[in-house]
Amino acid sequence: MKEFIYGLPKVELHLHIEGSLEPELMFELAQRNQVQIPYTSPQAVRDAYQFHNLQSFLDIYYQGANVLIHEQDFFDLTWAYLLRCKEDNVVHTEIFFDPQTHTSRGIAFETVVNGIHRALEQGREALGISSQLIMCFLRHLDEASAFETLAQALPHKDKIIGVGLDSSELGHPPEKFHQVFQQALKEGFLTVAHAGEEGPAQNIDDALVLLGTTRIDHGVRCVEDDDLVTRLIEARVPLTVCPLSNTKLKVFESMAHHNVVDLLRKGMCVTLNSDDPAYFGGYMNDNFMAVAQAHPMSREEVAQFTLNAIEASFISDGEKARLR
Ligand code: ES4
Ligand code: ZN
Repeated sequence: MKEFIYGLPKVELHLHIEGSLEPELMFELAQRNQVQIPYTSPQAVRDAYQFHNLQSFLDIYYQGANVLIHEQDFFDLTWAYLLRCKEDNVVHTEIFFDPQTHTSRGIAFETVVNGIHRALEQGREALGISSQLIMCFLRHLDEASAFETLAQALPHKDKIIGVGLDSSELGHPPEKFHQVFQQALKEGFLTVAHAGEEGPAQNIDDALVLLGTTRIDHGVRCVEDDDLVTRLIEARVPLTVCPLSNTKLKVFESMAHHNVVDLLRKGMCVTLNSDDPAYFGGYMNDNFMAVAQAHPMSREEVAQFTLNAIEASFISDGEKARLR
C-alpha cells in the first residue's frame, strides 16, 4: 500500500502556504531579515508544536509568519513547498494565502502575491506542477478588513481564482462575511470556506447558502446533521479533509476515530489534504498513509480520493481529463 500511495498522482486542495514554513526556513529567514523569534533552534520550534485546539495552533502559526518580509521570502516559501509536492507526486495544487497576516504588519499585498505567483509559475515550468491561488479572509478580523483585502486583490485577478475563509471558526460564523463574499462572487471569484472543523454543521449549510461556496474546507462535522450529509452526497459538494491536522488539533481523538473513510464509502466527494504540513507533521503522502494505516482500504478506494480531488479542483474540464 505504501508503494501504491507514493506512486499515486495526487491533487492537493487545502494547503495554507504559511503553514508550509518549516522550522529550518523560519530560522534562515529570521537571520536574513533580522527578525527575533522566541526559539533557539529548529528543534526547539518543533518541540513547541503541541496543540490542544485550533486557537493554540493559530497563535503559534501567526507568530511564525513574522519572518516573511520580502517578495523573495514568499517565493522561497512557495518553492520549498512545490519541491515537497514533487517528492509526493502531487501534480496539481490549489494553495491558500492569508493576505491580512502580512498587510497588518506593513507588508504590501503585491509583495506577497507576486512572490507566491512567481514560484507557482516556476513550478509549472520546471516541475510540471499546475496550481491555483486562493486568498483567505481571516474570520477573527471584521468584515470591513475583508472588504479592504478584496479591493487590494482586484488588480491581481489574473493570479487569484477564488476567496476563502479561515482562522478561528468558533464565534466567527459565515454570516459575518455574507456581504463581502457576495461582492467577491460579483467580481468573478470562486468561493470556499473553512466550515464544520471546530464549528457546528450549521456553518457548512451557511457557507453554501450565504457565501456561495462550491466546496467546503474540512466539513467533517457534517455528520452531526443526517439531512445535510444526504444533501452533500447528492449535490457532490466536495469536502477538503485534512486528517493529520484534525488529529493534531483534537477535532478527532485519534486517526481511528476519523470519519473520512466512512464518508468516502457513503459516496461523498471527500479529498485528503495536508492543511499546514510544517506544523502538523506531514505532507500529502503522510496524510494518505496515516488514513490507510488506521482504516484499511482497497487501492480503488485510495485512488478515489484523487479522482474526487480532480473533480473538485478549479481547473477546466480539459485539464481534468488530462489529470484522470
Ligand atoms: C488553519 Cl487548520 C486551520 N483552520 C482554520 N484556519 C487555518 N489557517 C491555517 N490553518
Ligand atoms: Zn485549513
